[in-house]
Amino acid sequence: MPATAHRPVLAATLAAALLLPAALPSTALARSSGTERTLKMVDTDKDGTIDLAEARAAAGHVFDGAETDKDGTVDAKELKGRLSKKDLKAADTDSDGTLDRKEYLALVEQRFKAADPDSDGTLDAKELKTPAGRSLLQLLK
Ligand SMILES: [Ca+2]
Ligand SMILES: [Ca+2]
Ligand SMILES: [Ca+2]
Repeated sequence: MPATAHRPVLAATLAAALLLPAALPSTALARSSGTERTLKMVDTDKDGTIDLAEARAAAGHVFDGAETDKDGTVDAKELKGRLSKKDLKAADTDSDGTLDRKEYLALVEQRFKAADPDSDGTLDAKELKTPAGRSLLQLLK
């Protein structure tokens, strides 16, 4: 029975061919490149860090892109999961249930400061990979 004898070998070879090159490097790469890709996108002066002006500019683009019904504010639906209900409520200082540009940028500034524990006014890749850094990046892409 040559056919049945070959099958497991073939399957193993195929599995190895499919899984091995993809498995380890791609997950490690995807994890770091998410942050690095956003950093590159936001870092318009290319100094390798994000300053508050760059964060605000990126957040402005996100706000405009998310604001699909053009009423000047973003609601939970337009934010597409960038903010939890609780965070939206906390950032919604006039309590109208949505965030206008000022409220959105104030939140960005607040998260920027939280992500900058050395208070040098810039966020490097290491700071962006902390939980505080990640929650800021959520608002910038
Ligand atoms: Ca920069
Ligand atoms: Ca509001
Ligand atoms: Ca810093």
